[in-house]
Amino acid sequence: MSKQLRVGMIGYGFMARTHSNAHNRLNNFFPVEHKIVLKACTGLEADKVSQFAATWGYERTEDDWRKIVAADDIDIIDICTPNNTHAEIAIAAAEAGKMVFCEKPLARTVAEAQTMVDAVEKAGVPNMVSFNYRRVPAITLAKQMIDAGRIGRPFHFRANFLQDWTISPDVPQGGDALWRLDVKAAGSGVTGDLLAHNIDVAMWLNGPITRVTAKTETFVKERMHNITGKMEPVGIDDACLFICEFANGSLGLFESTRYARGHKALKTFEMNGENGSLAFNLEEMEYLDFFEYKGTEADTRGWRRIHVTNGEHPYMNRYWVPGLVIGYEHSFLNALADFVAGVESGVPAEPTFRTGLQTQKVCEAVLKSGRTGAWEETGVEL
Ligand code: SOE
Repeated sequence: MSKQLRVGMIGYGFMARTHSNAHNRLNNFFPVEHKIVLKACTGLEADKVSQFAATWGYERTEDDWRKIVAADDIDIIDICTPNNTHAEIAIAAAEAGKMVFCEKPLARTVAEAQTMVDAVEKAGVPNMVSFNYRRVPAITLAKQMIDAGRIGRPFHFRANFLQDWTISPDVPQGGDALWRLDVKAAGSGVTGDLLAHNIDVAMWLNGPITRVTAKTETFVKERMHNITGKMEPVGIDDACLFICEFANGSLGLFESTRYARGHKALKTFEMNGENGSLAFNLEEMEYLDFFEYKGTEADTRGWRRIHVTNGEHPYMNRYWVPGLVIGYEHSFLNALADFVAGVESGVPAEPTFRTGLQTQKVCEAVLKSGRTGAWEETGVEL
């Protein structure tokens, strides 16, 4: 394998770990033409960068992301930094002719996301937003079943993403991981961090969301800021509920919060159509539940669980043998495999930055509706 794709990693947090794991394992599991090489990494604190490089096998460290973007021996810039840095790094990477892989949400705002789309499209460089849940085999199977007409005309799409890790008012905002609570770094709270995942999957499975109306809430109004050392107002949404209309005439219902005591990452969706329904729960991610109405006899009709581990299921022929499961980390591996396959075939893998921009538009309309209380148009491309 003589061809290489050399990765420059920006960041060393949780997401940088999930991506680095995928980079390391891609060539073990997927027959792509390129060998992934972990060339360089960088981040804010030198000792953490060195530790990260040693743990994951990066060849060298740099003290500034600009050096990685400018380096001749790097092909892909992988952005795993807080949301407020995505645009600057992605635009610089595109201008330097690099491929860009970016953590979600694409940006803090639609305006920022648009500048990123403009930059990668002008440069003509491969780009992808890391909405990893699309690549959970059960969710990819749901997409295949919906496209094959197995549930027929859709009526409802409902989804949750529930966590409970910020209930204590003693949890500070700002800095490592906790930048998610700092509106200047994150742009929003659960809307950008959690609902964006559900919106991406919803629009992939059920088409564009056209209008939304939302209720957002910030339960803890002030938190100590790790960087300033002062109590500061909390500017993010702690919880967000919204209903919406899809372009195909179906209705959506979404809930996300970090205040659902007992739930660490309860991420579910259900879709109901004329001929059947599909349901998914991340806590049992190897299953897809299917209620088939059309073509089944009334006396034996019922929900069935599909154990999505067979060779004919999406991605599963790359792993073990039927019945044996894969996990959360493989969704990143599957996404990277699709990205590299897209680079090799010239057919870009989804979700591109342009697709990520559509999710950003829904998030922004949701946040706006949370403030105005009105129905808001999303402006998503139809
Ligand atoms: C937040 O807790 C978080 O880690 C998100 O940032 C991820 O995108 C989500 O997949 C899991 O939860």
